[in-house]
Amino acid sequence: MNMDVATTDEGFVETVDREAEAARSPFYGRAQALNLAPLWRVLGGLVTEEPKSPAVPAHWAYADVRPYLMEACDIISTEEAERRVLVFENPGLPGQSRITPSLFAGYQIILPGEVAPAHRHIASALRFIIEGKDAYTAVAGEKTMMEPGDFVITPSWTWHDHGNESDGPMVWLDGLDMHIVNLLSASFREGYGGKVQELHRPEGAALAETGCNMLPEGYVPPSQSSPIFNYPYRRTRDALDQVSRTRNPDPCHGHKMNYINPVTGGPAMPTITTAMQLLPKGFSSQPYRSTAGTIFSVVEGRGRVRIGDVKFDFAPQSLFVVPSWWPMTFEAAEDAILFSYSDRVVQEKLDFFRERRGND
Ligand code: GTQ
Repeated sequence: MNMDVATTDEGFVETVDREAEAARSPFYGRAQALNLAPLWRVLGGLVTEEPKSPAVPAHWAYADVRPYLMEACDIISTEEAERRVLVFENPGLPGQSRITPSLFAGYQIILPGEVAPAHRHIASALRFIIEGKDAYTAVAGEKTMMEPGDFVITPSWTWHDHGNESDGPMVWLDGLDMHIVNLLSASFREGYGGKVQELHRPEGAALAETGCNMLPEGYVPPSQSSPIFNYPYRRTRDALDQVSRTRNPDPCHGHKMNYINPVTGGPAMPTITTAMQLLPKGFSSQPYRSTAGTIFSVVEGRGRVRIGDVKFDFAPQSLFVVPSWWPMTFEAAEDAILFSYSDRVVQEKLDFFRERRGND
């Protein structure tokens, strides 16, 4: 037998008997004509022993990205673009608008006076505010003003438009689940038929009704998404501060708080897990890995993240991605605050999620 180590089209290595394969080749050709293919040539790559993400660790410093956002403003209006967004493409997944196989990340920039017109789609979105103030998003008939560090949700199939009423640019991180929607061929979208949607609830209504650990008697949730659609940074920051006084930091995560839907106690979004964590100054984490590829956006503080043997120094407004099953550690040179999102909630619902603490 003439055994060889070969790399198949799918990029995995296996032992192949070249002569036997050559003899089978006419069969493969005839089968292919009928759209039939032999599983034994691809099985190892289809059902891997461990997660093998095609994504790689990557980091973007805001000072590098911001000039491109400004240049985008010179070359296209929000009106023409519909959404003026620069997409973070994972270097392992070029040209696919993916930061991980399942998730989208982009920076949206909106200038004073501009409006991003109302539309709705099955894909859910999160906004995490990076720079600017006095810009709003309107979701399902209610407007909310946004500030840096705010976490804002656009639930599936809700009308949403964005506008900037300030005198400076507004930049936020868009996180969307459209790759999950598209995997299942379940996407719909439509325009509102008018630039801005009609508002029928006063600003702050959602937070007043559902954001104080109480729910109105007879409350019926409108969807599986949290009815709180803006989690203000002020409150989140305060919660982290308080918790850092009452609990010891987790050895892997520091002080990490997950955003929850107050109606269910579960994650704030049905398809995207979101969290904010405080790494105290001098904190050095234990290694951690999970099957949920995660995107981090730094709010405050400097430090270093190590992902496998790749190291990135992070600073405020840095963005980095940790792919599935890559071990990660943090070192915080200053008190650091990190927002993050992942597909963990989807994996948990499907019994896929796995995590491992420490070095094994
Ligand atoms: O603001 O509705 O980054 O529909 C990508 C698709 C933002 C949005 C994105 C979208 C939006």
